[in-house]
This record gives sequence, structure tokens and C-alpha cells, in this order.
Amino acid sequence: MNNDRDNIYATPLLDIAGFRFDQTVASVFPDMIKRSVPGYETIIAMTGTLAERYVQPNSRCYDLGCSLGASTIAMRHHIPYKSVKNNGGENRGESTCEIVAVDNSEDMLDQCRAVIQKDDDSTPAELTPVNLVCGNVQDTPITNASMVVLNFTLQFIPMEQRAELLQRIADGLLPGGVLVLSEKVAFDDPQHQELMIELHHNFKRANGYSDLEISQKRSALDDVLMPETLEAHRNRLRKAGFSSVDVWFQCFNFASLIALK
Ligand code: GEK
Repeated sequence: MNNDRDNIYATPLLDIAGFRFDQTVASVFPDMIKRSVPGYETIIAMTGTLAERYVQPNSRCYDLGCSLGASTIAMRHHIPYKSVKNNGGENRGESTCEIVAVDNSEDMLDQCRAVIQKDDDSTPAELTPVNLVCGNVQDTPITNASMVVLNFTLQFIPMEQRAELLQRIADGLLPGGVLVLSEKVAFDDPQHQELMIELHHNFKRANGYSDLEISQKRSALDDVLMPETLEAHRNRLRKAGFSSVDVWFQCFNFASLIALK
């Protein structure tokens, strides 16, 4: 089940191994991300709104590092449909797009497959097909794209390999296409950096995480999740050829940027 409560770091661990997206994490992921990332639910909901605005007919949408498919589902329910006549002469929707959802964790993808199946079963209308791919986003070809979502995934890619991935995304986007990039971010000013971390930890405490859970999770993410400043993100995106780049959402040290081709 993927609706369990996250208590992975609730008891003292002798050896805190580097964080991995394994079966244990997959089973609590929706609870974990909602209670850990301020604004997560807003970002997911607005991804749908952005899909409505930017997805072009006969194009692809990519959800890179899709986890359990939250961004995929949000896009899927907002991609504009072509209205066509069926045999009975009634109007029905028909999608001309495809969503490619990629994750390199087999455990996350297994849960994602179940989420997509449930979505298929509970929606009477024909929905945009989802192509689930188990693989590294760094090896994923990006072609004919009108929308690419990197929702809290780039932060796990080795720093020196990020520019190459963003360049391939920029190259694979159609004119007028959009990249939505959400990340945990860092700040140059040490005082502000400290304040954002403190406020984030207060957010987690208010959501029921103990000090032990917060500190053990922090150790597990050391050297695994590497945040950069907003300025570093903006500069790299501009260098990759995006014509308009800026933040559309931020809460403490979590932000989301829109980059337009
Ligand atoms: C959401 N976007 O719910 N290739 C493919 N997948 C990767 C890679 C990689 N190189 N590195 C990490 N992942 C989601 C949330 S979670 C963010 C994204 C978080 C995958 C990893 O397996 C995990 O599923 C996801 O990226 C990051 O909107 O947990 O902080």
C-alpha cells in the first residue's frame, strides 16, 4: 500500500545509510512528501494548470523522476482534448498527446503503475496515455515535448551532470514549450540559509515529525540531495537556451521555476 504513515526514521538507527527510493520509501511516499515539502500539493495542482496552458496537440509531456505519478496525474487531467464525433454523433474527448513518466526506482514505478491503473479505472473519459519507463532520466531521449516536469528530481543528479540534462530538455522542447523545475534550494547569505532550514524543520515538526526523525532524515540525505541557489538554477537554464526563466512558487527553501523555450 502507498498510503501508510512515514515513520522510517522514528526509532534511533545505529547506522544511517544514504537515502534510497526503495520499497519502504515507496510504501509511505505520498505521506512523506506531503509532510516534508512545504507547498508540494500546491505545486502538483498548479502543474495541472500549467498543462492546460502549455501542452500542445500531438506532442509529448515528460514527468522525469515521476515517483508515484502525482505530476503525471495532474497533467493528464488538464491536457486539452480534441473534441471529435463518435458514431452516435456525440462529442467525446480524444487526446492527441502522450505522457512519458520516468523513474529509475523499480519500487517507485511499481506503485506508480498501480496509481495510473486506478486512475484509468476511475475515469470514464479517454485519458492521455502514459508510457511508464524504468530508467535514468539522464538517458531518456526528449523529443517533440511541449511540457517537461522535473519535480524535485534534479537535486538528486550529480551536480556536474545537471547542465547536460537541462540542455537535452531545452533541445527536446518545441517552441513555446515549458519546463517546470521544482527544487529544494540553498541561499548564499548564511543567516538566511539558517533561517530557512529552521523554518522548514518547524514545518516538519508541525506535521508530526519528531526531532529524531528530522535529524536522522537529514543525515540520510547528506551527499544524496544537493541543493543549489536559485541564481545557479536561473543561470544554467538561460545558458541552456531558455528565453524566459523565473520562480513562480516558493515556500522557505523549496521553490519551483518556469522556464520557457
Ligand atoms: C513528485 N516528481 O511526486 N533517473 C530517474 N529517476 C530518478 C533519478 C534518475 N537519475 N534520480 C532520482 N530519481 C515526484 C517527486 S522524488 C523527490 C520526485 C523526493 C527519482 C527517485 O527514484 C524518486 O522517485 C524521484 O526521482 C525523486 O512530484 O523524494 O524528494
